Amino acid sequence: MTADRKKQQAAQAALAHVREDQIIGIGTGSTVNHFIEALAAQKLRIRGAVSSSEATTARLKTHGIEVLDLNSTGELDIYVDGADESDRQLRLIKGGGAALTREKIIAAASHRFVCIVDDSKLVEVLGRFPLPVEVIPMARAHVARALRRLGGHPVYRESTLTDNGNQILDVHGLSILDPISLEQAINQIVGVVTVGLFASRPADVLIVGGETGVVSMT
Ligand code: ABF
Repeated sequence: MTADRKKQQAAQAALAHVREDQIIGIGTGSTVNHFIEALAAQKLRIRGAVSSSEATTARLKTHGIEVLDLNSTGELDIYVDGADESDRQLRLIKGGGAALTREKIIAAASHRFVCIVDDSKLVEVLGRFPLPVEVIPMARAHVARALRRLGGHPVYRESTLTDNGNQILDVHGLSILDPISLEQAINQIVGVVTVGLFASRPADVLIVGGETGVVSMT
């Protein structure tokens, strides 16, 4: 079974967590795109969505799903998003799609974070996927030096600006045995906007599409 089919199965399974008339947070990436298509196909009449990127906003609008401002919705019942890696405690690496800041904001404002992935994303220890860090452009070199002192090898993601006008460093060579401590340490570096470690606030449910179907982990 292809990775894309596994993503589609995980996305379809996430619909079970969504109720009509809810306002739902929606992430970014190809797995989330399958979720949006499934949501539209099922004609589930949700009240609206809070979007984590311009790309997701555009896709939602093509299906006539109202995009709402988090400042006017209050806390959300549910947030559905993908990830680049997840360990078995549902701590995540995210940001491959450069939407990590708005994703992390919506996850923090949501009661239930349902993460949808294909089984290639499941790892024992986070860090094989280079850890994205969103930085203020003028601070990029300063943050890179601090990340090297933490044992990483930061690489500037050329020709990428986030929806917030910031740049991204992808940190290679980390074996993240204590995700919460590393998240806190990187958050302390002046110039860092967001680190793509979702460990202090992990997913609440992980839906994994695999060869034999879908598995949900909590
Ligand atoms: C998004 O989902 C990003 O944080 C992450 O990079 C992406 C995973 O991409 P895909 O679903 O295309 O594998 O939330």
